[in-house]
Amino acid sequence: MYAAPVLALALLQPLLPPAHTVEATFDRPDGIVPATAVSFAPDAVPYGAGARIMVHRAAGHTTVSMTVDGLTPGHVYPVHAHTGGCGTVPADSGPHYQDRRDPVQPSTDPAYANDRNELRLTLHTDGTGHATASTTVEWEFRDGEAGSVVLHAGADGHEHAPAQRVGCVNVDF
Ligand SMILES: [Cu+2]
Repeated sequence: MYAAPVLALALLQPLLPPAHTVEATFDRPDGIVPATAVSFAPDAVPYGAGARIMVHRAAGHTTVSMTVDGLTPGHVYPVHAHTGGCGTVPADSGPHYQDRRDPVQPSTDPAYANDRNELRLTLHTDGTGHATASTTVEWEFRDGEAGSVVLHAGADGHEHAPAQRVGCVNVDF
């Protein structure tokens, strides 16, 4: 007699919006247990600062929202989805994830390196080090090809060049 409700639930499951949340505290990158969120520059991303990232995928588009607490007050952090997971050194997170992948990497061609083809956010922290930002792109991530969200130093936008990677959060997009 319990089969019917269970079956109904199973049928409903695929209709629920596929969303997930990562909540993590920034920690050192060389801990014995790899941290979900790491800081490479504790002056910009203090150990113990918090990040919450919500990923919501819907038919043909993806919304990513990010909230941080405990970062440097009054600071700007360009943020991107990168291909790799966070590692012990900043370069481990690899290049930017691109919907249409630039055959020339590192990608500097504005036809590929732009905010429609990459997932970009800008965090502007308030006087307490809190910030929130959200963006929607008109595509869904390919499974297993994006592994992290990387926080960069400096207000100089999202260009690839040498913008220092100050923090990284593992996100299974
Ligand atoms: Cu980046």
